[in-house]
Amino acid sequence: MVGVSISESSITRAIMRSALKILDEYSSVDVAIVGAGPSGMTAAYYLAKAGLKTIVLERRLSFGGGIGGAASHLPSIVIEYPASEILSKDFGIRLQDMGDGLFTIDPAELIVKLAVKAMDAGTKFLLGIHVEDVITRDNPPRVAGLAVYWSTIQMANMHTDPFFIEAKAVVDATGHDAEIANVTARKNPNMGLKVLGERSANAAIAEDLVVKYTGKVVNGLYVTGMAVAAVYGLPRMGPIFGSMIMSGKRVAELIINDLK
Ligand code: 48H
Ligand code: FE2
Repeated sequence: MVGVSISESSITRAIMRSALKILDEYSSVDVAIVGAGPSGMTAAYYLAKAGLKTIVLERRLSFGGGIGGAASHLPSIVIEYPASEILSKDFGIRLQDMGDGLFTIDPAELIVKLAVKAMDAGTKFLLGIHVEDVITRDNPPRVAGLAVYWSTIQMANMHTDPFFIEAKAVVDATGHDAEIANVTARKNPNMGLKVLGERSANAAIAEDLVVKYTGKVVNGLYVTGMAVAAVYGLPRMGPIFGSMIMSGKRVAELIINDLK
């Protein structure tokens, strides 16, 4: 027995009134992050915590990006200092010290704690949304937001025009394919953005380089995580995630400073 009398139309109206209010409210944001992987969720946490209106748009119906798959589906994620300290202190994640300066963590714990922390800090997550293009402005050229639609529409390959989300800063956290940087470079040659493509593995230098090159690529557009390696032609690092966390934190610090 339920305590209220439910009708089908009241269920529909509850969904419509609440969902459309959310889409209305988030048609314009401070920061729009594409991708709910490790770098995107880390960035979201620090951005929202700094008081910026932050949305994460994720194509899948789940959080975590490449975290869940970890290394060949084995249930351990490897990280190193200083990400180890940040994950422990800021996100309450339990670490196992494996020696050689390496720690392991549970991928499921990393996914949920990054998501919960980002959400509790004020981030809005929209799942099942495919970002297909950016909004641009001229004089000076800049990225001013995103063109999006539901992932199911993209999967069905149906011609549907997108709707828009305006943003002061857009973050490409789409991983290896750097989808937002790629579409920006392809459609806007006037912006001078080149996507060089990721290089083969060299873990020792890749971890540092990804963090070092994290940041603004054109006005209004920032890259974090593996998208950084794709844009700048940097080597991949394989199944070690410290730089993804450090890159997410770094891009947040840069945006907070730029939007101040
Ligand atoms: C909406 C999209 C779109 C789109 C993609 O791949 P991710 O986990 O990305 P990172 O950079 O945070 O982490 C990379 C890490 O997982 C990894 O692969 C490493 C460290 N590899 C090293 C190596 O050598 O292989 O997450 C990206 C997320 C995913 O959830 C996608 O579904 C989502 O972005 N996404 N969402 N619109 N156009 N494109
Ligand atoms: Fe990867």
